[in-house]
Amino acid sequence: MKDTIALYDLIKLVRYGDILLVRNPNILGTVIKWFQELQGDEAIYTHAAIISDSPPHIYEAAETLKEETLHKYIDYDICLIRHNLMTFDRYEKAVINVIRPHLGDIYPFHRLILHAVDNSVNWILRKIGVKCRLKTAKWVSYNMAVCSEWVDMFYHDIGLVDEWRGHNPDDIHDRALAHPENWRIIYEGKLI
Ligand SMILES: [Ca+2]
Ligand SMILES: [Ca+2]
Repeated sequence: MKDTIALYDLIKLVRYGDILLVRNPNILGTVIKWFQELQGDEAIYTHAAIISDSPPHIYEAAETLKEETLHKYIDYDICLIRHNLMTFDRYEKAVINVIRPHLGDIYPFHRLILHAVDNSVNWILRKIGVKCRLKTAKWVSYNMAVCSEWVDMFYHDIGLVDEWRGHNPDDIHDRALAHPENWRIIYEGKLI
């Protein structure tokens, strides 16, 4: 049976700077999941956010980059990921450099299309045995980012992630699984 956690308990568990991944079952989430899975592995999560230093608040890029609360994700499948080297100083620096100047920025929906084109073309390239990959989402950024790119821009600013462009929510999940020396999965299951 799937693990569940009450909001009250999750609030006690989270820490500033933690990454929250969310499985969004709506149409946009289903489409994002489908495109992510063209990379060849299962993609459970379709949205990403950062836990603030005053939980239940989070920072996320939805319609705009904004502050929200965890209440929004009651009844959703979530995954909470922590970097072993996150400190309050690092968290505060990234909030000042990456979050605060961009609060209210409009979500660049056109970049979702770039991600979708990349994943589709790369699926075909893989099928026909071509090794090179299209990375338009990586190089055409215009300094705008989708939800998971914001999260990795946050971590990039404090030196904990090398690159943020082109990263989708499942990349963040895959990375945590592949690098337990850096990342810890604190909780995975349903928020109730
Ligand atoms: Ca995956
Ligand atoms: Ca993947």
